[in-house]
Amino acid sequence: MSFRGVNFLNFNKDGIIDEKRVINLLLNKQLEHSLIEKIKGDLSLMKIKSSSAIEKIVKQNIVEYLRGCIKSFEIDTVSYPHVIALIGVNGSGKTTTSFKMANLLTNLEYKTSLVSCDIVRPGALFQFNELCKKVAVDADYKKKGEKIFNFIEKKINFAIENKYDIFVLDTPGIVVGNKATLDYVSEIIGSVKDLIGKDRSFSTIFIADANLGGDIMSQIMFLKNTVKIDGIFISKFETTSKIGQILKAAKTFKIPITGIGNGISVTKIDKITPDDLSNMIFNVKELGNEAH
Ligand SMILES: Nc1nc2c(ncn2[C@@H]2O[C@H](COP(=O)(O)OP(=O)(O)OP(=O)(O)O)[C@@H](O)[C@H]2O)c(=O)[nH]1
Ligand SMILES: [Mg+2]
Repeated sequence: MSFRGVNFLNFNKDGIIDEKRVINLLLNKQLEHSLIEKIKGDLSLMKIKSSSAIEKIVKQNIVEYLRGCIKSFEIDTVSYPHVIALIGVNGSGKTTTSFKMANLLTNLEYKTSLVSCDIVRPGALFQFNELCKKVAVDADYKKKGEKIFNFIEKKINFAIENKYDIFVLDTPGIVVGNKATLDYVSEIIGSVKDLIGKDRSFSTIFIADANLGGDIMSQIMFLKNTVKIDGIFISKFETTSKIGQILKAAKTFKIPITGIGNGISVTKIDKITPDDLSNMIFNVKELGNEAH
C-alpha cells in the first residue's frame, strides 16, 4: 500500500527506520554474520521499536564490534624520520594515498619527504607529476635505469641528514599469488629498515581498496607472513557500501584501521573513530534507498 510515494507497511510508528530495511542495509554492507545476528537478537528483544531506539542498538553493536580495530596513527618525531611504507596490490590506491598522507602531514607542519619507487607501469610518471602539481610536498621518484636500492639509500640518507620528520614510501604493487612481487617489496622494506637502524620508527600500512570486499582477506593472508603489517588504510571508501569484509580482516588479523581515503582529491583523507565509522556504516539516509 503506497501513499505519496511512501510505503507505510515498511515504516515504524515514527516513520523513519524499519527493522527489515536495517538488516538489509547491514547485509549489503557485508558485515560479519555474527554481528548481524547479534543485532537481530537485540532488536527482537526490544519492546518499543522506535527509530531512535533501533538506531541506538545498531550503532552500539557496531561500535562494540569495532573496539580494538581502529587506532589513530601516531607519528614518532623524536627519532626522525619516521618511515611510513605503503604497500598493497596493484591499483589499490598506494600512490594516491601517499600524496594524501604527505599533503596532510605537511599541512600539520611535519617536514615530509615522499618517495615513489613505482614508476614502472605506463602512466605512473604522468600520475606522479599531476599529483605533484596539487601538493606542495618534497616528492621524488626513482628514475629509469636507477637501481632501486641506490635510490632509496640516497633518499633515506638525505632525509636523515636534513632532519625530515616523516618519510613516506610508495612501493610497487604486489600481485596476489606472485611471490616475486611480494619478495621485491619485502626486500625494499628490509633495506629501508637496515638503513634507518633500530631506533627509528617504521610503519607498514596496507592499502585496502574498499571495493574489493572479501578479497582483502586473501590479500592479507598472502602478505602477512612475509611483511609485517602495522595498519590498514581503507581507500575508495566513498565508492562502495561493502565495507564489512575489511572490518572482518582487521579483526581477524588484529591489524588496526588507521585511516580512510574517500575520494580522488589529495585532500580526501580522514582519520576515524569507532563512532565515526559506525555513523558511516549505519547512515540512516541510505535506508530509504534499500531494496526491500
Ligand atoms: N574514488 C576514489 N578513487 C581513488 C581513491 N584512492 C585512489 N583512487 C583511484 O584509484 C586508482 C588507482 O590509484 P593509485 O593511487 O594509482 O593506486 P596504486 O596502488 O598506486 O596503483 P599501482 O601503482 O598501479 O599499483 C586511481 O584512479 C586513483 O585516482 C579514493 O579514495 N577514492
Ligand atoms: Mg602506484
